[in-house]
Amino acid sequence: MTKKIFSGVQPTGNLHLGNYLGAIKNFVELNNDKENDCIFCVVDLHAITVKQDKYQLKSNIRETAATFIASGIDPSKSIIFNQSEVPAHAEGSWILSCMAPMGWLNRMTQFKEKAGKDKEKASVGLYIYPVLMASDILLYDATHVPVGEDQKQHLELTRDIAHKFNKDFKCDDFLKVPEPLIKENFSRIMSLKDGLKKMSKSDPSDLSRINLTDSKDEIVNKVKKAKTDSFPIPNDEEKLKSRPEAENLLGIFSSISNQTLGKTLDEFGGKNFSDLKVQLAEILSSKISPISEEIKKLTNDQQYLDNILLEGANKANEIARKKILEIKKIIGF
Ligand code: AQP
Repeated sequence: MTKKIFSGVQPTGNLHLGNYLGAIKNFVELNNDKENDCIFCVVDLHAITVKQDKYQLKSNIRETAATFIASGIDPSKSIIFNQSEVPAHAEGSWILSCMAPMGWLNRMTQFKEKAGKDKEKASVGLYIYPVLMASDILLYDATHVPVGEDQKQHLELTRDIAHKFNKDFKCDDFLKVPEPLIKENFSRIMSLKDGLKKMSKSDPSDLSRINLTDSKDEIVNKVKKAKTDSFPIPNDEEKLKSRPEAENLLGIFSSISNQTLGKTLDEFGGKNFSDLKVQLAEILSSKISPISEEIKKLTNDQQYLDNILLEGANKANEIARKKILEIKKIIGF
């Protein structure tokens, strides 16, 4: 069966190893499977739920598209576009926000984390962010959505909204209920400075993350400075449970090497972190540096990137416009 894949990444700068291992690496594998129809979106409407610099935003949009391509997504096979070029996303978001109860949105932990203590000052857009995400996915009848573990709750909301729409309008199976594609292991990469915090674009410390644009020297330096504890590396997974930094570094090594945590522990159990760090820096540099070089090359060719995004937007518009017209008909417009 052909899988219809949809996923997005926000053009908010500093795309990092967490984005790569949690999401983009999966995008590439899905793109490479001939059976799949893939759509990868630069979700710029999501980005403006928090304040963005208008000039930086434009360059971040291009850099995100460049990162997709540099990581291995083939624009002649998969659709790559930016969300604001397809009006149906915002239109669908409004319609679905009229179906989604506030009680459902009140449970979203990402809003609570991002709004922080000062909820009154958070934008309404940040609050209904997951409804826009539902619109993105449902407009394309996506069957599978590859995301990192932090997006699981939003995806469950998308499924609930689809079920409710189909039930309210008695149109069984009209909105396709998508399946999440979340890696069982290593689906949440943590900060290099705090194993309890997600690796994130907005962390003020650049040492907390490996950026996909980092040079080899920067990668080596960041791995060297990554937080560890003072015990040797254990031999079995159980003993990692209360050692978040150790678990994170070993998880990153396993994920980037495409091997199980068990195998990594077989290699490093009983050794010191300095041994792990040397090899981790080496493998990260060998996998990330070519991507970083390709991103630089591609971002120097703005015309090429703009053409890819325009072509992608034309294809996406064709699909999304049809679906939104059907939605409008169903609700009685
Ligand atoms: N640390 C992570 N580990 C695994 N997967 C991750 N993802 C993000 N961080 C990790 C996955 O990457 C995809 C795109 O994420 P996004 O564009 O929604 O952004 P983000 O990195 O979460 O960044 P924000 O919200 O702009 O910044 P922060 O976190 O700094 O506030 C998603 O599939 C996500 O799961």
